[in-house]
Amino acid sequence: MASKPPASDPVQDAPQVAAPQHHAAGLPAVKESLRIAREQMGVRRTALTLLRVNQKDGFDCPGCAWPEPEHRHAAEFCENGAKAVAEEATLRRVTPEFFAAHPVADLARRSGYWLGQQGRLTHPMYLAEGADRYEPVTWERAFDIIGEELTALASPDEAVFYTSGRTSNEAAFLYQLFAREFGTNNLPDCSNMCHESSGSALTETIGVGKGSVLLEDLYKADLIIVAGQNPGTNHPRMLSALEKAKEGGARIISVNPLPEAGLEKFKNPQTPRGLTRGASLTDLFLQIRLGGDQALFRLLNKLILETEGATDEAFIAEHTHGYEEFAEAARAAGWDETLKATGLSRADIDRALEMVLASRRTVVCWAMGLTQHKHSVPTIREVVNFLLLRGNIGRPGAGVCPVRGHSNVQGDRTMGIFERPAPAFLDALEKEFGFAPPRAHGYDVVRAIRALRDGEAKVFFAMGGNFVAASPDTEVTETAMRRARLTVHVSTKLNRSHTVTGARALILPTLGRTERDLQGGGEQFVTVEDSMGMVHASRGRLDPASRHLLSEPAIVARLARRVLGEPSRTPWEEFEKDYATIRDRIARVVPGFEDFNARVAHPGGFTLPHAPRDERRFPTSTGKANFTAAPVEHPHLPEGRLLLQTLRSHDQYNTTIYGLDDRYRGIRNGRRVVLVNPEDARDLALADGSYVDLVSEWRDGVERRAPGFRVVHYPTARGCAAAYYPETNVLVPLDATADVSNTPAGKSVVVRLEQSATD
Ligand SMILES: Nc1nc2c(c(=O)[nH]1)N[C@H]1C(S)=C(S)[C@@H](COP(=O)(O)OP(=O)(O)OC[C@H]3O[C@@H](n4cnc5c(=O)[nH]c(N)nc54)[C@H](O)[C@@H]3O)O[C@H]1N2
Ligand SMILES: Nc1nc2c(c(=O)[nH]1)N[C@H]1C(S)=C(S)[C@@H](COP(=O)(O)OP(=O)(O)OC[C@H]3O[C@@H](n4cnc5c(=O)[nH]c(N)nc54)[C@H](O)[C@@H]3O)O[C@H]1N2
Ligand SMILES: [Mo]
Repeated sequence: MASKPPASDPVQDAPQVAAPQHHAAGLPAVKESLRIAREQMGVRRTALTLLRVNQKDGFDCPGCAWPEPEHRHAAEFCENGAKAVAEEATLRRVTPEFFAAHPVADLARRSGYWLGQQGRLTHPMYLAEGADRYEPVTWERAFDIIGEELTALASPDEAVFYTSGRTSNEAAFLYQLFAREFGTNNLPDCSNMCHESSGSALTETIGVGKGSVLLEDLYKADLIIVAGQNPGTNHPRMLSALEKAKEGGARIISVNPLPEAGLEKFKNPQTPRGLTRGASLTDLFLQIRLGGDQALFRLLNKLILETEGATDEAFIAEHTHGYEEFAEAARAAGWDETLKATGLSRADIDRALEMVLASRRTVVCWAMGLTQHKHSVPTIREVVNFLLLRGNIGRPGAGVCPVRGHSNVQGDRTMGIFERPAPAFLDALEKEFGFAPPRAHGYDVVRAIRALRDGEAKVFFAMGGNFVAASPDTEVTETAMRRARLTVHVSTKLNRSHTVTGARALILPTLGRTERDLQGGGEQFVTVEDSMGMVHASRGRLDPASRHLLSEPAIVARLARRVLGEPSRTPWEEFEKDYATIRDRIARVVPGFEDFNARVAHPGGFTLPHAPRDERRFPTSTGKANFTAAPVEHPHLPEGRLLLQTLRSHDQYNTTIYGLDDRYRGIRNGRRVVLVNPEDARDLALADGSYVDLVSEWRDGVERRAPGFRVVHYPTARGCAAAYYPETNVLVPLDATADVSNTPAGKSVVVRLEQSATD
């Protein structure tokens, strides 16, 4: 039997702190996955589900977007994947009786952890204008309400259609089609807060906004640089790949302000040795200051340029553009500024250079540590410069590897979830479906919040996710949501976004990945694309959490029929019955998906084409791979302040809190902690265990405060603090975003720490 959800809340946030660990996974990870799974699902269901994760005939893990290896273990999942599955396959239920007992004001006082622990949503629920609680509603009535509000808008651009990255290709394709037939490109998605900086930088420099390596490339690499990423927690299966790469002779450089356990040592629970000794992964740890990466790569580039015969001249001449201008800027890089920006020593950088020059095949992997800064786009461009210099793109064992977050965030973008669609994509839609898609760009996440705040958008519809908790500047975002006429969430679980609503609100409960999807045309499967451009099928096997659930494609299809009505010539009914008919359309609209239904029937799926990787062809504006020469930037830190990064604990999935145990960092039983370097703590007179308010300082002069954080002395880089997201989103100003990509700069927030009144 599964256990009951916790009754009491707010959860006592009383952090206990022990020394951080120096290795990840191993037996404790296995035990922890089984414990969590049993608690939510009971023993039998645990066995049934976990053995199906990431198998060729099973479902895609709803955790991260790391690809599956060709030879899979019987247990091809990790501790955090098991938690993601348990969270969805839980036997706990949030029923109409639950909503009757809990007015919205009550739910709004609960923690995100408590809300999530209540279980799966079972019925469509409606919060009428002026009502104090949600009531059950029929699907027909729910679609009527949305239809009423959408048709009352002065312009389709007053509606916003958000997507989180778990949505399947089929659902995403229908969703963007519906939004565009309705008349808007307002399709913000979690990518705007995530890898948008990678997409922007890569599209401009190599012509494709996706990574250029496959798993085999990692195995063949001589050197893998992991910058701004914590795979031990967020992509645990990547550790097996890194271990295998090391066995093949690769060396690893980790670039991070924190010594993350997974990167130090990995105990692979699937090998006998892994259960005891474990493999050391990192050969060189560069403990960089937050936002110092552009300076680091720029200096490395200068040093490469100054080394006789170190550049790949033939590649540069044949395949690149802008080399001279870049080389001039790189030669001007100075040691002093670089050491200041990075906090590294000369010896560190000399050692890194040695490893770079010794490597014939280099891969650079990164995630949020590189994408969520003001200067993220130039930082990632500099990584591309670094790889181009030695011809490390478009050959085996080398390339760019932005490691994606949500399990289908990359696929959603491929399917057209984008507020700035390429004209060629819209042309293809127009040709296939015979309507004129809107051409003006729509709102991204930050612009959508502004539009809602300013009354320019009035309906907010979310396909998954937890917009209110995930977005920056919580107070501003909440005010914006409350100004909406209608907010709608297609969700599996209860979350904060259901408690901060427009005048009217709907919760539409949907199937998760693990569940059987039965439609008029029989049992359906969906498809997803992983971080390396592999597309494959995902089939759920569990009985749905409730018989009132509709699948995401069904929800979009019914909504489209209700809202678009007769004039729409799109066969929405047929799409709902048989997803293969959706895939036929995708095959005709999206390049790389030709013959989709036949190819996805192949176990393991197929790889999408990638011109730079496959043929060293760079579809950029110049037709070549572009070197770029942006000025080097790094965050400015005023006296007596710290630079705060907002990051994930080991026990959460974005805004979903699994538990309060950040095991590898030694923090248990609470989340309101701020990690501070002991020397900074001494200078600022912050005793370990004392309580502080984090106050963010931004040029608009508004004081943003997150009260009551326990100070933890922790070996982070000097001047750099860390605290968990989403609690710290109150501190991230809406306007503090990355240049070009407009991604909230949640990894470099200037804060002062004030003794808490309650201390
Ligand atoms: N279990 C679990 N898995 C997940 C998620 C989850 O919440 N839980 N989230 C998913 C999603 S959507 C995403 S996007 C990914 C996120 O995966 P990550 O990017 O690994 O997530 P973060 O916790 O934000 O960690 C950022 C890492 O970058 C480092 N860092 C921060 N700033 C800098 C910097 O300026 N320079 C450098 N070099 N390093 C820096 C931090 O110390 C930390 O190690 O994970 C995905 N997988
Ligand atoms: N300060 C700060 N802010 C950040 C970040 C950070 O590092 N720091 N990271 C950013 C990043 S990288 C991301 S990706 C965003 C994440 O932003 P989101 O993707 O919006 O947030 P999640 O927490 O992943 O969404 C969880 C909710 O999704 C719903 N859900 C789960 N599975 C399904 C499903 O199969 N279908 C449907 N319809 N719903 C489902 C559940 O109701 C659950 O409550 O947050 C961003 N915000
Ligand atoms: Mo993400």
